[in-house]
Amino acid sequence: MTRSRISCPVLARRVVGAEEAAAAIRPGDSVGISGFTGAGYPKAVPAALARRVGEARRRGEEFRVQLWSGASTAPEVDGVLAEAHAVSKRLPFQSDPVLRRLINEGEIEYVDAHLSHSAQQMWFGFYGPLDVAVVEVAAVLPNGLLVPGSSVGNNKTWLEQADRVILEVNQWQPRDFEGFHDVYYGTRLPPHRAPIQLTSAMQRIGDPYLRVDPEKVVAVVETDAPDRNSALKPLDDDSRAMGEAIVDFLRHEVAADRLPADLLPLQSGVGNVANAVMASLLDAEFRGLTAYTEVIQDGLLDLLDAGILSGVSATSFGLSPDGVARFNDHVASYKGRILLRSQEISNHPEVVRRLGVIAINGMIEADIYGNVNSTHLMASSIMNGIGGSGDFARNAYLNFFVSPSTAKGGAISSVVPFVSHVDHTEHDVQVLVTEQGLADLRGLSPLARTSRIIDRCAHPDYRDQLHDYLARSIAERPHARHTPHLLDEALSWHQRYLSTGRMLP
Ligand code: 0RQ
Repeated sequence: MTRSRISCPVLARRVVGAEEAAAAIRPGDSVGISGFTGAGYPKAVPAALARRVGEARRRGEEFRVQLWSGASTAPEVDGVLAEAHAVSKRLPFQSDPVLRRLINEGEIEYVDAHLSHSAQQMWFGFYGPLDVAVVEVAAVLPNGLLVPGSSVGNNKTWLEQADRVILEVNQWQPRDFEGFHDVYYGTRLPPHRAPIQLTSAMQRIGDPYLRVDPEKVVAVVETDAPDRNSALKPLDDDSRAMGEAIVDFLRHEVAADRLPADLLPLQSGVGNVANAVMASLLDAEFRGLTAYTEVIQDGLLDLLDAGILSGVSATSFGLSPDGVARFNDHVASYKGRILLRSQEISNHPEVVRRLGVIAINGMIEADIYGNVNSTHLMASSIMNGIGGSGDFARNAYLNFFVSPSTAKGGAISSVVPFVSHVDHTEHDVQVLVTEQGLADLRGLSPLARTSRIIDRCAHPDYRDQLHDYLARSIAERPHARHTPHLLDEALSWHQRYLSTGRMLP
């Protein structure tokens, strides 16, 4: 029999089953859960809550909760709760297909927020009170301190702010996680805020443990279940081309003396392209790199293993099953080279700007002036959310937005006259990258950006149409040539796709 991970006598006495724990959650509650990019989410209580909600609905009773997290979770949380119609409101990020459908159908309200904002907006009182926190941890120490697991996310804030706390203690999380975390307890509210004294990516400024008031803990549930850990797609030619274009550009920046030889701390979003950039760095000459990012994907682990990266600061893991096996088998060897922080610190604008982060994030589309849409399909439907992309891009030393030049087998161009939704404005976007090439927009006026974006990033099938749109916009607006547009035509590309299924005539 495995030894219990709950060494605190007071909390050991609160151990119950998941059903009993879920009974502490009431209709209308706001529930703050742990979890970030499929890591460190509660494994048992959400399913038990979904069953309770199902029973209540069969009795004709309304039972929905607000669900607040760090970022995306897994089918065992967002999926089961959405299927049970248990969620009235969700924030600050999601990527679950069932939940997404219900948001887009109008059943669930979704507050798509910058990931660095959620903790402080909770403290400011902008979201209202938090009734329950459901937080997964790796162990409970004799003095009641909590050893966090594979993500920290908003756990500190949820544990402090919630009226009632349910802990899940997961045996699957490596017990050796103790010492991997840095939880900062120094945040104050304006006007009493002080600078965050973090001046290098791997600096410790907090505690290795989460704190909880034992009086608030209404239930402790023991689990032994793995994180979601989705497999990565094999690297395709397009992702490899984008990865190599970014690495070449970094090389060029070092040669031009705009970056040091060991670069600046890297941030990479989740997904295949981000992973491809890391793979390209594996073959490049850079050494002594660091990362100040949100999520540790396999690519970062590869760079650590190869000794190219000396350390990674993040808030969560987002590994494939192979990556998890590799990490779990050698946990101790990563101690001191991986640091997990609260998301308010991993994504903090002040720190990102001070460290001079190089930010690499995915996008859905960009327009000819450099505005970027990361979140919406055809203006109206949410995909995932802005996540940390705004926290990093807006404050980065250098930012890249990456996407294949077309979607849906070439039927949709990712470069359009006017984005159908704006997440990152032309003022914030520096470098656009597709498999066609890279457009460096730094220091360019709007009109100077247009031809660079069209000629370097748009797919050849769409270039003539984009140039034609631009030429007519310039010709028809002689006194409005700063950012010329034909307003009645600007979004007609999206409209055409919606009516014909293709952006080309
Ligand atoms: O849909 O799967 O139905 O075909 O959008 O597109 O190409 O698989 O791209 O997985 O890299 O995700 C922006 C969504 C890109 C992601 C986004 C369709 C396409 C496909 C996904 P299908 P791909 P990726 C750190 C940073 C915001 C959050 C962020 C994201 C689906 O990067 O969520 O950056 N970013 N966080 O077919 C219509 C277009 C399209 C399109 C793609 N132009 N029009 N559909 N698609 N382009 C992490 C966190 O913050 C947690």
